[in-house]
Amino acid sequence: MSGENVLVAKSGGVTRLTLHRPDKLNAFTVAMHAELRAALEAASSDAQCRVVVLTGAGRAFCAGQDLAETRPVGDAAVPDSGNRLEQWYNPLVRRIAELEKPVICAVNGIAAGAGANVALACDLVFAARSASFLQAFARIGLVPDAGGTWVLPRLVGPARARGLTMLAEPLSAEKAEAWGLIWKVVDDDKLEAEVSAVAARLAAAATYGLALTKRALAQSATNTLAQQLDLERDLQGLASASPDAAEGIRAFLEKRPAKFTGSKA
Ligand code: LHQ
Repeated sequence: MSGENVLVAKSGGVTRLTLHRPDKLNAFTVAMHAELRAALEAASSDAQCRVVVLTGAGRAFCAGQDLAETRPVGDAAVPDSGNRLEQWYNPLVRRIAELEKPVICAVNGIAAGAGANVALACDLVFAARSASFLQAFARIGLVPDAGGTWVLPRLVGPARARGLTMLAEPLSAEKAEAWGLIWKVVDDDKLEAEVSAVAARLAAAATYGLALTKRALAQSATNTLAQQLDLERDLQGLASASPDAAEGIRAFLEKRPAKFTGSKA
């Protein structure tokens, strides 16, 4: 169900979540976090939902934490941000990473601070050509969060991760694609159609196999090759026991398109 801060639209196996505080560039408040959490939980348990699309309303994707909500009072320090991460951002990033369905991010405009890193937590990131990514934290004396210090060196390497976080300059969508930070840059007026087409394709895919693929890639970050080979053995055992794997192989041999249900068993 749509809320004031997160719009939810379900169609053809795709759940589209739109961050909706356009006047404040969709900056995160506790209320927006709560709605997004509920929407992701609902998408997770909805068997009809086979792919999630996350995007923003208006000219931005998301400007990160709403700084009016963390305003220091008088001469006091900033209210404890660690708690906010513990309660809201960290569970959000884990939820996206652990969701057993693909999550596409359609970065329709600037993605700044935690907004950039929530986008990068998604499985496939598409960005409008006019969009940009800004690790804004250094501008306000904070540390990159929402998984930024984990994902950036892995995606673009340590030298670029240091430049992005310490200089806090916007990175264009085109450079983000060239650097391997995101999957694809798309002309602004084509973003919605392209993301919808990819989402429709994934909504008809073997969802369980994709969930296991997501798990294998995530675990590769800390596994040795030997551990990863063992994991692939185990996950392939699970995938091949699913009806979709049987259908995929049957369809290939019968020279027809596969009809996947997305189910585990
Ligand atoms: C905003 C914001 C915003 C409130 C635009 N807050 N209003 C986690 C845990 C706990 C504590 C702290 O942080 C975190 C994680 C983080 O995300 S920290 C990083 C927070 N984000 C930023 O530092 C980015 C702040 N925003 C900007 O630098 C600019 O707005 C960017 C570069 C994103 C866009 O610039 P412009 O296109 O020039 O837009 P604008 O600045 O004019 O913004 C439009 C409106 O949105 C404006 O409101 P107003 O009422 O004056 O029209 C801004 O105040 C508001 N807004 N970001 N994060």
